[in-house]
Amino acid sequence: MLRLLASRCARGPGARGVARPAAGLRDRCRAPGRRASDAPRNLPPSSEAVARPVGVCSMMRLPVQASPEGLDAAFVGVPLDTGTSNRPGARFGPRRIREESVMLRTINPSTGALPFQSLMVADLGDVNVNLYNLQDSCRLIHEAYQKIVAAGCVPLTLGGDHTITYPILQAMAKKHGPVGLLHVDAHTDTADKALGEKIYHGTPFRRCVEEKLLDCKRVVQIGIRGSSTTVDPYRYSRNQGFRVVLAEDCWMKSLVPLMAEVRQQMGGKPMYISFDIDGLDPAYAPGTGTPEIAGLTPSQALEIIRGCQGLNVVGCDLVEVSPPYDPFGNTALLAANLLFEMLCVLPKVRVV
Ligand SMILES: [Mn+2]
Repeated sequence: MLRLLASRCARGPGARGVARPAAGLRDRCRAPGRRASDAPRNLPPSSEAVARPVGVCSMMRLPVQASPEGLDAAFVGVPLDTGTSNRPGARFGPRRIREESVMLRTINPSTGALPFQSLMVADLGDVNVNLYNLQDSCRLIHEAYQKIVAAGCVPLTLGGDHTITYPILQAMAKKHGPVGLLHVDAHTDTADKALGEKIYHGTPFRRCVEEKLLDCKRVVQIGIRGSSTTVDPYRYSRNQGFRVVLAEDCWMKSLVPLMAEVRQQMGGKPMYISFDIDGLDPAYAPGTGTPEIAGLTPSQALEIIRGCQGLNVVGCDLVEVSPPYDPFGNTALLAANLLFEMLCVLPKVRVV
């Protein structure tokens, strides 16, 4: 049975039973650049041919492979939660997101994006983190991501708590120089330390500033809110030149105009998307480590990510999904969809 599914999930036009675009559509959807039009690409199996609960639990049931060689983009899990300050459980995020991703289909009719007709995509599995040592986990994540970006592969990360974005951005900046950052979150994650420790999920972006990994004039933080220990909790961010967009400035509004400004700010230079699921309201995303009331809506999340189409996105993450706090799986379902939307805005994705 495994072999049967493997063949149905296999890459290429010869894969029997896999719903592929009609020849005419495929011809119109040829990816630009190095790949020949008829070169085989991975394609998630359609539920018309392969029953949804069938298969190894990879992201979108894509093939799992160990090497990033030959990939344009890849889903990567980082199952770490020992940087979490409150509710634990984000170590289970990648698996739960993969599980819910069986609902995802291959085309984005809202935007016209055809990611799997444009890019070679796979699931690279998980980074083997050290649950008992955050410093060592950061080293392991940094090393893993250096290999991924060196291969020319754009990583789409399934977190994991927000600590992981620090070593990921180390790898990004090594390849691209300081990057712009679109950061959706309830919190700025720019604390200096807690309990005497400089590395946990509240500090990644201060560490990134200190190591000059960010192009601070192209950093935007959206969805920020919550009670604080000071009356001016966003001063550090603003002093670095970040644009801080509070959740209350997003309430009951379309974020399309905001994203037009963000696009101007990002320009054509490399930028990274870091999406903390707690940016959304806990009514939609209860399964997370540090929830705050009155957050963004899922449709605003779509406006934010779709607003990145055409930007030079070099990597993305979706972090802080803690499945034990959402037994129904809707937080992970939301995360899986947002990761698909991120895939759909990668630079080489054709839009029809
Ligand atoms: Mn965060």
